[in-house]
Amino acid sequence: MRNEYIDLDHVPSRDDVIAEFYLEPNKTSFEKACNDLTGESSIGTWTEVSTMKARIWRDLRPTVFSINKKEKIARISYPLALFEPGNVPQLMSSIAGNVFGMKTLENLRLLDIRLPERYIKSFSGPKFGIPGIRQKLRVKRRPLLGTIVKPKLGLSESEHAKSAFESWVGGLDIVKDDENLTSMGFNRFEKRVVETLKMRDRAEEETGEGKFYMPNITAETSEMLRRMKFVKDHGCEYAMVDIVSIGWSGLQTVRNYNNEMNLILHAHRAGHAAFTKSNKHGISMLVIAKLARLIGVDQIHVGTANVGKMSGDETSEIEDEIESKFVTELRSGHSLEQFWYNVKPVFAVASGGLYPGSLPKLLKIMGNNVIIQAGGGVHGHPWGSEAGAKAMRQALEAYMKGVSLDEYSLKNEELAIAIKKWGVKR
Ligand code: RUB
Ligand code: CA
Repeated sequence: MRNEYIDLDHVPSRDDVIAEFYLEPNKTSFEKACNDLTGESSIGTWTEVSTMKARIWRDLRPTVFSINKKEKIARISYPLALFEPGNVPQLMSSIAGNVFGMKTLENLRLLDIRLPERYIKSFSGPKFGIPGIRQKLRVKRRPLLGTIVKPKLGLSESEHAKSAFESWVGGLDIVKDDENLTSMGFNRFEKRVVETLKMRDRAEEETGEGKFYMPNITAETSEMLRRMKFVKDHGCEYAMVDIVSIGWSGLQTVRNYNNEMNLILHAHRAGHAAFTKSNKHGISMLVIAKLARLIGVDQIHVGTANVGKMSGDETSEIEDEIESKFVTELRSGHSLEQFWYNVKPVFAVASGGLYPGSLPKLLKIMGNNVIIQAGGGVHGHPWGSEAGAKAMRQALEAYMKGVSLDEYSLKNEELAIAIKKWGVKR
């Protein structure tokens, strides 16, 4: 049996899954590295086996159909039959499994995947997405403003609720738990949810605006489902999960249960940089975001386009990918076209090192369909959380009115103090 997967004349079928890899061969030819990668991610192994059947080779063999040695890029089309519908763990164990540890590959990065319609239709997709969230939050056009209660751990339930209240009455739409706050001795999940929702109701009365709390339900899977029911029963509209920590199975289970719970699902991506940060090895955040949209989160952290504290300048491309119905090939470094059919658009969340002075630059890059989450940039305000929230809201008002922050701060003292402390990001 030929152990040759390369055919540069091959045209992938619309039903194929296509993967694009960056790969650096290790003391072997680029072709050999491509062959090893393709075999190990599908039907092969390091040597030919007597048990191989002609029909397997005929029906299930993937094809390396494009090679760019200069860029070190290869594109592989995989017959859809190699993948179980509705099962992201199995997809990743194939195209993002053993292959990262192969000796013949010095480095390997999964850059992008093209998902065919039949595969996409075997998943739920987002329940709300951008239109559903805007409808629920009754905010038609402008970006949404949120904060993360800080310090990220250590506050009691009532201190947490008080900080949330101040942020809401200061003008923010959303308050979220931090990624590592779940249920500890100093802050129990149930008590925090009940106390914070009481403060949410009070803030809504005082401001006349809709206010929303995103409790972090991250835990063992059956406990996450219990927490989803708890927040639902107590009148909360959101649930937040750390998608890397809970894994693809956990996320799919949460999404399936959400058909009953009807919560807006917020995807935090803590841990992603372990494999997305290197541009030579690992998995791109674009792939992670696509799979999160496929499974059905409603909003996801996509970075701050280098405006904030976290590295990563693929923010705009990821935002396009999660918002669009159809993404064309070869956009700013983007690689594979993708139709999203009826899969709802997902809200991009920008977070990390943001403060009032960084809003105009961020919004120029990300546009209005963005949820801005600032923790230190709100609770670090010299006059406290409520003033920090006011400064964020004033910065957004200035941007929406096309007025410079410096000018707007002349009549908005909380913004002026924030600019004095952190400046304006030019
Ligand atoms: C931000 C914060 C977020 C991370 C997430 O706090 O807590 O969890 O920034 O980063 P602060 P990303 O506003 O104080 O920096 O969104 O890149 O995953
Ligand atoms: Ca955080």
